[in-house]
Amino acid sequence: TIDLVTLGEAMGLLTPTEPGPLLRKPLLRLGFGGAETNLAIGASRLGLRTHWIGRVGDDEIGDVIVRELRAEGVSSSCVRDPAPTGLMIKTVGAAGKVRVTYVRSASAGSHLCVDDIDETVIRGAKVLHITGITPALGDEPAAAVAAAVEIARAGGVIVSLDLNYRSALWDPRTAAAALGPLVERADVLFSTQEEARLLVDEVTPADCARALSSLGPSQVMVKLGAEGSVAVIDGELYRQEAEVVTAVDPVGAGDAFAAGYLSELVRGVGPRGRLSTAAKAGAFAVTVSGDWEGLPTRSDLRDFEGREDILR
Ligand code: KDG
Repeated sequence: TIDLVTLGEAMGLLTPTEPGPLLRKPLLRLGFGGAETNLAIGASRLGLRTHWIGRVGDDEIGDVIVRELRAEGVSSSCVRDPAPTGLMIKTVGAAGKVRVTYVRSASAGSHLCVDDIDETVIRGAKVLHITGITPALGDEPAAAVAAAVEIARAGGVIVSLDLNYRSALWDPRTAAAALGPLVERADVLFSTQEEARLLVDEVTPADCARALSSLGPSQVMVKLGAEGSVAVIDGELYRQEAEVVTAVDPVGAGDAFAAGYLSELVRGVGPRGRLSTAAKAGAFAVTVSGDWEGLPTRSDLRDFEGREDILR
């Protein structure tokens, strides 16, 4: 049986081996990323049985994704689509700013459709995790997400949503119209402060979390990067500090946070423990270049024990 199912697009990820623009013609390293596969890998490393539903091309980048997911213990329902696997290029510019460029229009992953949804797997899972990226990929992926959510709700499966607003894929108004109904159907919601403002008109993180919770989800996490996170869980307000680390690559931190939170939720851990593991997983993710390579295992999490004495 599966603990957590997710669906979405995974893409090849090209990263220069040295900082600077592509105009300098750096060597590129091949990896892969995608919010949902990052999450599935993170939760798998933390002990959950995870499953990913998606499409990749019938090409070598698709082979890499299929093979790596298997290596990370993530099972999948993966269709090999005639279109190519999408790509992301992640460069680091001046002041260490990370920039992501997509080569993904008409990609294999954007052909995800209702027929790809494995109803039995979702019904047998404890959590369905979706992100706001998938509905931005087109009408068919949006319909697939909606169908997955209805199956989960009908079966009493926890629905978890990460808003994951991507400005390269759609505008705020279209996103808000599509994400609103998903928020209402979610039990667990992950958002940044900026993403929260797509849907609610509040200023402080705590007010954003409360307002988002009033839309439906009983567990709302507003992530604040190095400032930690604020959560409203069953009506109670929680604050969680971030772990102090040196960040090299912030991409994937949110997926790590969600993986940490959900893995503890499935294990029956209380709100404080969930938020603490989420913060630790996020910290691990940002210290390593790559979307998911730095994600911790259970034994890695212990690296932070006793650390307060040294650093704070
Ligand atoms: O959360 C990290 C993702 O944004 C990254 O892996 C790329 O999935 C991605 C996307 O569509 O932006």
